[in-house]
Amino acid sequence: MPVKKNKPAAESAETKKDADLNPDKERSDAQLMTTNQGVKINDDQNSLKAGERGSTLMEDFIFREKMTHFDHERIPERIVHARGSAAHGFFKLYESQAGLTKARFLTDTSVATPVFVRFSTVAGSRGSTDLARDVRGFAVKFYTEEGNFDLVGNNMPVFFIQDAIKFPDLIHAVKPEPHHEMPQAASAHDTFWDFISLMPESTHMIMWLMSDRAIPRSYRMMEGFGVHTFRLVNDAGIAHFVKFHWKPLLGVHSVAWDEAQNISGKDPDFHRRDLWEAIESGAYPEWELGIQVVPEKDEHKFEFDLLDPTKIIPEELVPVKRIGKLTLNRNPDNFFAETEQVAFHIGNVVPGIDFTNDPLLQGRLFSYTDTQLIRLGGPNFHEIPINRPIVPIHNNQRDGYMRQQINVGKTSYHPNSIGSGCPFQAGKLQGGFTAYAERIDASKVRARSKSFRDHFSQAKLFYNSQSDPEKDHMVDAFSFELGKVEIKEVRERMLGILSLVDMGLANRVARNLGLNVPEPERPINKSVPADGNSEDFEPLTDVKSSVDKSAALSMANTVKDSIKTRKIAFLVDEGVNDDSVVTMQDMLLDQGAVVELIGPRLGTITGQNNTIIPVNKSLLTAASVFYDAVYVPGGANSIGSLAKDPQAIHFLNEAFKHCKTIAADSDAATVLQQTYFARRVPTEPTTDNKAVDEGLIIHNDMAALSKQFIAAVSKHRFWDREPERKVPA
Ligand code: HDE
Repeated sequence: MPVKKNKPAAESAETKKDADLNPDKERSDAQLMTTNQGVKINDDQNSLKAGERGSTLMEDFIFREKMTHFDHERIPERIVHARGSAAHGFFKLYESQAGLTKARFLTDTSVATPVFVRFSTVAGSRGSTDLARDVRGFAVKFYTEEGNFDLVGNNMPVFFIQDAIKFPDLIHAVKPEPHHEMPQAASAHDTFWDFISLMPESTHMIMWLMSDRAIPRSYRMMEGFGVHTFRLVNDAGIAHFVKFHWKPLLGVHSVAWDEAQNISGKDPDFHRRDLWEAIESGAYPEWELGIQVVPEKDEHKFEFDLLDPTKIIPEELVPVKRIGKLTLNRNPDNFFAETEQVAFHIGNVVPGIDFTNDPLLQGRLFSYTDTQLIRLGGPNFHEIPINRPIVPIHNNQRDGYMRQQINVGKTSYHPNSIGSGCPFQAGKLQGGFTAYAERIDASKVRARSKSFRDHFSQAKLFYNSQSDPEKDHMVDAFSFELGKVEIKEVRERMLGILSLVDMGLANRVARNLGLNVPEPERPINKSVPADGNSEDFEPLTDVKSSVDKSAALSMANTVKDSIKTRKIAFLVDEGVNDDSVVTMQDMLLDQGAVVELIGPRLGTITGQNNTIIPVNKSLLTAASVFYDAVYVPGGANSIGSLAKDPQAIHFLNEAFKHCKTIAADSDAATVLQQTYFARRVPTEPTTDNKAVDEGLIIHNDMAALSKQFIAAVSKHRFWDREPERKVPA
């Protein structure tokens, strides 16, 4: 019996960006080796020497060229977001947004706009683990017909600081400590919490960072946010405020913290591999682009300032309208050329999209070009294939390191008559970018608006919106992170901050730290309206100004209707029930899941009906943390061996500990009896959703078993198992 392969890769249509990149690709198939000067190389094994045992000769240009290039292979890694993975794809609009913007890729539904998307962690260096507790970058480069638009966002909708001038401090605090360069890719250390405990404006973001959002199951299962409020400007010059969202079609899911730490050791490339494999298998990741739109006249109708990047607009106040879909369908050809050299910039906008005065956004407008100058070595990084737009570039900028373009003609200035005035400036009708004419009437001050003062309302909103298991995870996360902080005063100061969010949260963390919650030093600042009239602020009645709970903030409410791309392990051994293996596998593959058979060793096993079954992984290299669920098929010999195999039992214990679905044929329940959760294992076939533990399923009827299994896996995790999660797995 041949075991079915997972779904084949679907063909993907070539985008304009693919066509643009193709001429730059080098393929060595059936080619002779040459130097960089095109001279054919006769011997790449031996350097040129004065005699067989003599010294290497200076004239050996082949050796010198090869070694010199190698010596210069590295470039500085990104100061933040150094660790990342990327993919190509396209964006398709559902419906014209012409009422809001003149950006053509948001008005023309016939265009599939090519994109390159890079996901990243923030604090770790290039080789660090994917599973660090951290914010994830979600940067999208749209190669539009009007030039490049970069939406450089994160998987959390707010940020740590309100003013860009604090960014170097924040990053210095979170990066490994300067005296001994420890810890790598972790915020659980003194300097980070010292800074955070002195920066009440970080409180809302810290709630997100200590939530499970910081340990995603996959890049494909994360939301994305533009964070700042931007402007959309239509043809008539009318502007609306806008927040950008990416909503993953697979829902928002995370792993458990214990699992994250385990994965970090066993496969630090877990997210990179997951993204790569999903695209290779044809299971293309998809997100919908959402927008929250606020008319300019409503700018001051909220209890928070739209320009404050530590605030969200709750979806209950302004719903997210889904306007198009992003699909990632091609892996890069070369990591360095594409993923490493891609240069995003929040300042890359097209006509119809504009900035606001958010002081964090304004500072980013400077930083991104500046950082590419050092990272990519000069002002021509826009000519690197992955960065160049799909439309031609014409201007009077010239020269600089590594210039590729050969500008023809005598003039490189404007106005000119010798070049007939070319290139011409583009008028409005020709699509020339004109900045939104925002009226500014102000004194020059180094100050922060009173409307940015409330640092706790939305931190409370976030905490109050979480389900009980999510709150428990936050308590654990704070306890872990602060538990790693060595300076008691820092831990205490942080408890003081937490007490201003929720006394229950602060008390629980304090207990784990063996400390008491300190008395608040000062009253909490109340929110002040954005237009500055604090005394007589009355939220207007036509727009609700705040909410106490927001369903969108809890991952418990995410999409849980499919097992697409979920990885499912079958624990098998010689004499396994081959009918069970085949039937269950077919059912799962049909639903788009990925199945891997894990046996005692690599190679094949023979089923009870003499079927030869290939094994994908052995218990030596596989681990439960790589899978979303486990199935134990029956078969007397197989279950006999598994029940005696400590590695198989460990696999199941760990899967249980991480609240995953475990299913077994009725006769294989004997294997589950050897685990720490034996007393929760049902003694009779389970019925639809009526088991003691919905994620523990046994049945002797394959149709019923697979139905219950699929329903359970689509729920992702059974966190209500948590009190028993701390089994010694
Ligand atoms: Fe960034 N950020 N950032 N950032 N950021 C960079 O640019 C910066 C911020 C984000 O995959 C750097 O090319 C400042 C918010 C992503 O290549 C640098 C401030 C958000 C990426 C930089 C912020 C982001 C970066 C480093 C505060 C979410 C990775 C390398 C004012 C909305 C892009 C680079 C990629 C990268 C500066 C805050 C997202 C140094 C000064 C808020 C996804 O320019």
